[in-house]
Amino acid sequence: MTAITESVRLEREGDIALVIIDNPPVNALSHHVRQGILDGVTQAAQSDATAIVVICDGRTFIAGADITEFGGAPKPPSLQAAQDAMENCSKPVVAAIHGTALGGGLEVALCAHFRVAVESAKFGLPEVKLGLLPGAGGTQRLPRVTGVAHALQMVTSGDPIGTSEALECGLIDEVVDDLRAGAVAFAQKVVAEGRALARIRDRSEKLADGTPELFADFRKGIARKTRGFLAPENNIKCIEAAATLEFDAGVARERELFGEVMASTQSAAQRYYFFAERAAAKIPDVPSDTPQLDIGSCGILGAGTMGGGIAMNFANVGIPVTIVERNSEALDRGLAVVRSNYERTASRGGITQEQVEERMGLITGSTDQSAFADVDMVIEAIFEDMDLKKEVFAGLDEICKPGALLASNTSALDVNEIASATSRPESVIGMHFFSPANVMKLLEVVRGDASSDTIVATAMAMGRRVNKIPVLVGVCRGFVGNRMLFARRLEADAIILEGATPAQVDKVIYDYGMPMGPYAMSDLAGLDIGWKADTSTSSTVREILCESGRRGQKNGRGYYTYDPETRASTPDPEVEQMIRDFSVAQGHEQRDVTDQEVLERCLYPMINEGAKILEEGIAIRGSDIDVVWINGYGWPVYTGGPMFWADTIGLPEVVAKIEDYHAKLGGEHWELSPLLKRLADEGKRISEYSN
Ligand code: 3H9
Repeated sequence: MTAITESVRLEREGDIALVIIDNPPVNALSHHVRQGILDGVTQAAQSDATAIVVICDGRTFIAGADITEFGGAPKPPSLQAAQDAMENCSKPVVAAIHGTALGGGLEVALCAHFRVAVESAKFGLPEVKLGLLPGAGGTQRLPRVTGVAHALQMVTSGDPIGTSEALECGLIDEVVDDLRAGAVAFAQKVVAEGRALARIRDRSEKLADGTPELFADFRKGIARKTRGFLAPENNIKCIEAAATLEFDAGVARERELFGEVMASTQSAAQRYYFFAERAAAKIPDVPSDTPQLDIGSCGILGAGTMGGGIAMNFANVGIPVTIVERNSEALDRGLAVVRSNYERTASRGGITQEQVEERMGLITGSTDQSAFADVDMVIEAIFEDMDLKKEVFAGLDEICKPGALLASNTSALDVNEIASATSRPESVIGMHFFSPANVMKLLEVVRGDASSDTIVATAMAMGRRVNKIPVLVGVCRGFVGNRMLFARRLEADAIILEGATPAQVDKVIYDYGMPMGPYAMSDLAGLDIGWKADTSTSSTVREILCESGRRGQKNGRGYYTYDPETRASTPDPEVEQMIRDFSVAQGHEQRDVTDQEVLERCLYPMINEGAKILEEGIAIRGSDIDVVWINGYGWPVYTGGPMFWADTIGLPEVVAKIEDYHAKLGGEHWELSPLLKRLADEGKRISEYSN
């Protein structure tokens, strides 16, 4: 064994040399890894070894460039120097892959003459998710192996493929059982057979499908999903270069397009988000080795839209679920919706018909809460009524076994008060899923004053197990997400009384990058949620609309009118007139409100509220707030979320605007957060703030 650098060593197995990378946690391509590959391969080539295997210790093959090195001055050697050493080596070089060969990792593997992998390995170019593109020749080599259509799919989705697909498209040469022994045996076979050392860069036979029509169709196909993002288009341009230029010219074009995205605010935001999501999993006072409950079953109270969606998350990962409803009609209705959701996924090829049956088989319905007697956790998903929730939790306290986790899916209510209805507040916690619960990634885990560390750790772990992104928050009205949403709504409702229309507000928010604006969202949710005809007093625009029979999308009339066939929305002049009449009667002067003002007045109160949330310790970190908004409400990840966006604008400017609006408009939501002011004065960033 010879140490080459701190993370790379050289070993021998008979006449095969092994260049072994050991750079935990994910063998990222730090400068000493690049140096190690360069020197290791060079030394092995000069030795009497007949072939070279590049292989990794630990849990994975190289998972990409070291993202923490981005943004600083580049450290030598370049990745290309290490890749050239492999690709131009006169002896066969075999990449031995386990875990995830991602980004720069796969780009290194593509410079080997051969690739073998264990069955469980995955291969991908996820750079687009960091607002980047594979900048080490990956966009030029991948289509030469997989064909253009396949490569386009991989670089624009960023999603990895498994071994069977990789074998089929030629990305790997062989699947081996034991990585090291299998790779060595493969290398010996290559030597014995005297196989030619094929360099991917010299191949072009797979590029033939790269026609202009293919690119045009592909762009059209992903346009909706990639709206607002810069990186997907640059990735496509790179693959176009591969299909139309010589290899070296293609690499030069790739470098140019990589430079563009690397310098963009979008990529800085997306790289920030990568670490923000991982930071959210860490709770400073609940260490990762905190004992957790062993959860083997889950009860859900309520088979409505939320309850059914939550149940699907558990069934999807093989956890048996018991759903309880008041009566069998409501239960049957809820279960039928779950089934039809699964059937729809199956009809689109997302899961097989057997999986539909398997998952439905894990869901048991009952109208008797005593069915919860043996479950390890229960999630209450009934409507938002404190008295009812307290009654329910008192009942669960009687029925559930000692130690069971008792969660409420409340979206705004006081978890401490709910917990007080039980004799075991330490077992009670909020688990706030976002609608549709089977789709949205966010889970707000709401820690009550008494929630035990075990319950907190278990709720966070369960969130991850059901494929959500859990964020720990504290108790306040609306927690992090909805509390900030309320602030936006207050101001949006004020602007439409001054002359902006709901359609203008929605368009500004949509153009900023959110999936929809506040009024389209209201129409979708239903205008009459929480509205009662007998207590309605025509005192808000929403009340007036509800009183005139407008219920939102469900009856085709809300802030917009909806085409009964296509569900397409059109701004409604009648609604605009109703709003004008109402605001004139209230004494509001009408004026043209600019789009910039709409944007600032909708989003700056959210930043201010976010800062207050941090000040009160409701969120642990500024970045946690961004994780909430990106995953719960579709805030565009390419701006980094509300806190990172505020830093991008510059906190002093944001503070000045908030003070300005407060002076003009008044209102508690415009009262400047002292924390925001302090950070602005000290030149600090709110996205980096941590309690
Ligand atoms: C690239 O390659 C550009 C190229 O084209 C070259 C151009 C010239 N760097 O996710 P986990 C840390 S761009 C630095 O919890 P898992 C991570 O922060 C890169 N650090 O584990 C965490 O740290 P901590 C393309 C990294 O098992 C720890 O490792 N590659 C990197 O759930 C464990 O991570 C990617 O985008 C990195 N590249 O998942 C792959 N990756 O423990 C990004 C991870 O302190 N990585 N860390 O919180 C992943 O997708 C997942 O980490 C992976 C493992 C699937 C590998």
